[in-house]
Amino acid sequence: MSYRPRKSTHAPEAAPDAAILRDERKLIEAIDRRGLIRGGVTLGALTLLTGCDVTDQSSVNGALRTVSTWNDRAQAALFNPDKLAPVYRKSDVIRPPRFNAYYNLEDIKPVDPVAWRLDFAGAVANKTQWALADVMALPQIETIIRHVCVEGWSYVGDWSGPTLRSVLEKVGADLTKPFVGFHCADDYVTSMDMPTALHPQTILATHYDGKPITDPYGSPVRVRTSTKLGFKNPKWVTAIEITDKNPGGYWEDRGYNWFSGL
Ligand SMILES: Nc1nc2c(c(=O)[nH]1)N[C@H]1C(S)=C(S)[C@@H](COP(=O)(O)O)O[C@H]1N2
Ligand SMILES: [Mo]
Repeated sequence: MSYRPRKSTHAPEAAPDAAILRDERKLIEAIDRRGLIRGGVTLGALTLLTGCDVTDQSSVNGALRTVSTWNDRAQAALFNPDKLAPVYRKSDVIRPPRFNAYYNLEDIKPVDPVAWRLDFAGAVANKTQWALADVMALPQIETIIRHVCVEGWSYVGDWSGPTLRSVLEKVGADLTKPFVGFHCADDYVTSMDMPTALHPQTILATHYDGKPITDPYGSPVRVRTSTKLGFKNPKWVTAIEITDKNPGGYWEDRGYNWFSGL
């Protein structure tokens, strides 16, 4: 069984197949309790999470076990009582990073760093567009952290850029709002809670291993959080929105746990 989510046409909230799911009550309750799948466990949601077609009893049982095991491991790896993610050594850093997106490598759409602009939307006092020079004008921090993808792989990367907090403060964002949404040049969207956006290890990364980020890793600007799973780290960011309403996201709307982190 592969962990790779497929570009599935299944509706994430497809009606549960009661007959198949009935015998798996224990596993389903364990997954449900931890809120892994929004809106309940369905065959469609399981197919998306596991990358397997779940149509019969044994494939359903296998898929549920995969999800449950991943959830336990991910939570153990991410759990940290003081809410600072572990940092790593330079010698742990891989070059280049490991690519992932909701499409294949040959379909990436590069963004021209000179023409790149960042828009601000929602509860923000100054909505003037930013260019790359505005991002570079802020104090830069470096963070060597582990990227954990929901597919079951991880790597240590060395990212630098201004903290997202410093960006939000600069534009006069209302930091009492609950949600921060991100829009990307490839139409990917994701969002996070305000405490994560203001976390000292959440940055608007412009550099990897001391050099400007290259493609396909989100040139020129991508978000790096250290306390969230990989899919909460948008690449090629083109707009940041401060809002009262949870903006959801590409994977979030397809059944992944919205919080997915600390
Ligand atoms: N714009 C955009 N950002 C994205 C994605 C994407 O498809 N498009 N995929 C996410 C997922 S699932 C992962 S694991 C990471 C991969 O980042 P990397 O290629 O730098 O390792 O990017 C995240 N951010
Ligand atoms: Mo991912």
